[in-house]
Amino acid sequence: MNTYLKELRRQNKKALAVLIDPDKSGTDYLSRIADVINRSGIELIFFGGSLLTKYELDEHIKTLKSLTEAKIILFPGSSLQVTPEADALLFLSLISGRNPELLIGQHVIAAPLIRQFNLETISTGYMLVDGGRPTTASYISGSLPLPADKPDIAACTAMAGEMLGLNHIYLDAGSGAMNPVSADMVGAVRNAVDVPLIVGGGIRSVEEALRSARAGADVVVVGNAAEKDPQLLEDIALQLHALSAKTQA
Ligand code: 1GP
Repeated sequence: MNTYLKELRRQNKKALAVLIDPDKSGTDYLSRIADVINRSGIELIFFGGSLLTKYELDEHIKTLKSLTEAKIILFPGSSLQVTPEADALLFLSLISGRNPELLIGQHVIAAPLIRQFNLETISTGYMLVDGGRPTTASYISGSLPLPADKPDIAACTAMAGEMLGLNHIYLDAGSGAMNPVSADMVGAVRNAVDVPLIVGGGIRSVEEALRSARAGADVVVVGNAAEKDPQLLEDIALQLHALSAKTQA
């Protein structure tokens, strides 16, 4: 997956990742969403969430794998969400926060298991951005999100992450955010680093997805809005593919 994301960036292509929260998704939802994913040529599924109230990760991933060929990348809220069933794992260090547990602590706990599972890690500087209201991610992480109107702080944070060797940046307003990360902030981070840039949180329309992609996101993540309206994914995927074709022409 590291190679896939690097190539995406190199070729200036845009991808849509569907976020599936294992806590909210029953078998019905998985088959409905897999249909849309297959129809739209979506290649990435992010799988995970801040809370896990029942452990069904393995079953859900096996079900998804039987329904689609999209790659399943774990997006773990904690070291409890590691499973060998996935294709890769976003190994997230929460560099916008100052909570040592999420900068390195949970990673130490998870590292031997990840090694044992032979799971590919995608090293990622994870940055929570204020999305207009407290989200589960900002509450559970016990960290202050980056102020939404400070693109310069975001740029310097991403730069430091890249210098530390993190080879992806994820700008996230948090699931269900009122406001997505602004184009100004996405653009500032894009200009500050070379690594693939993932942007998500509160994206509810084709326009918002395109705004992020045009500002420099290589991967746009949509979760909540897809749960409400799976058709939206197809529309966003279509437009992102069109944008990729245009930027390559
Ligand atoms: C959250 O970026 C993801 O971590 C997706 O957010 O559920 O608001 O689309 P939404």
